Amino acid sequence: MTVEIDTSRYTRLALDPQEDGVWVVTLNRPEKRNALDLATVEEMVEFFSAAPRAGVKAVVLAGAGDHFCAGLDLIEHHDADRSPADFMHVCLRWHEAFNKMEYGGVPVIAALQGAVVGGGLELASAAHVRVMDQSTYFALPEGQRGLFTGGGATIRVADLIGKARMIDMILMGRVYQGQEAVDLGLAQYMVEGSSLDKAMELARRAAQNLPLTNFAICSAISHVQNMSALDAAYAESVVAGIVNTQPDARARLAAFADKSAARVRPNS
Ligand code: 1HE
Repeated sequence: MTVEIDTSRYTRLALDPQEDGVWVVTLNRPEKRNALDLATVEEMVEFFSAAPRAGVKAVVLAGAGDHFCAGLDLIEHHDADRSPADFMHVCLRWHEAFNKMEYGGVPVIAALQGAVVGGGLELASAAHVRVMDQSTYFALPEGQRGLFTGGGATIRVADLIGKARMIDMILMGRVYQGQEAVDLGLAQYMVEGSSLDKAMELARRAAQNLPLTNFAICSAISHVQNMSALDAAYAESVVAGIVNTQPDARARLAAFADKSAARVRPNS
């Protein structure tokens, strides 16, 4: 079941596997502000389909240059002059990529700087953890461009900040940044320094968890949101049955029992 990821096949994404199983995946078209063309989306589908079976323990998703991602490649979209059916299929490829991220079971930590706008926000909102820095700002410019979201914002951005705030954001072109963005839930962390450094630290910490536990955290929680409470409780029980009896957990339970494991303490 194990698959290999051939890093040399990727041109839009720069893939940098670290020794501890953390992979840094960088959108690598800074000259286009990492706008998402079809080729980039296809590489994301390929990478995030393979990652759960390739021993990837956590992913740091970054953008090269001053901006994380400028969203849909508007020039490609303009030049292609797509039919409704064509663009529907484009959007379905975006959903394929972002669903593989969100439901794949591998923690994805997004390191955000500069613009996180339009489809760039849709991409970031499919990550499990978002880290912003002082330069990061969030917007949905679709309203002003004569467009609409097609990469899951109506689901994930509305989930993060609520329907009313999302409608206001896209209707008015409202920009969120700084502590307000954290308070709203657009990012879970804001740093003074580099969001990449903080994302690496968080990815390394997540990678210390057992892979099956991370699989449940980064897959089951999302799936459960789509279920009725009755089915969710059932699914949670089944997942817990598998995860909480995994042989690899026994050593951690034994360490707690013999008092050698760290205790949970308040932050100092
Ligand atoms: C692009 C794109 C793009 C830049 N598609 N090429 N997204 C937006 O409406 C955001 C559009 N972009 C911007 O507002 C700005 O470019 C940024 C704030 C991100 C960066 O500003 P700046 O001053 O650093 O760069 P720039 O001079 O505007 O752009 C530099 C180059 O990147 C330039 O190309 P060049 O060949 O003329 O040098 C730009 O054309 C190119 N570039 N952004 C294509 N988005 C599934 S539906 C999703 C719907 C959406 O995502 S709509 C939101 C689209």
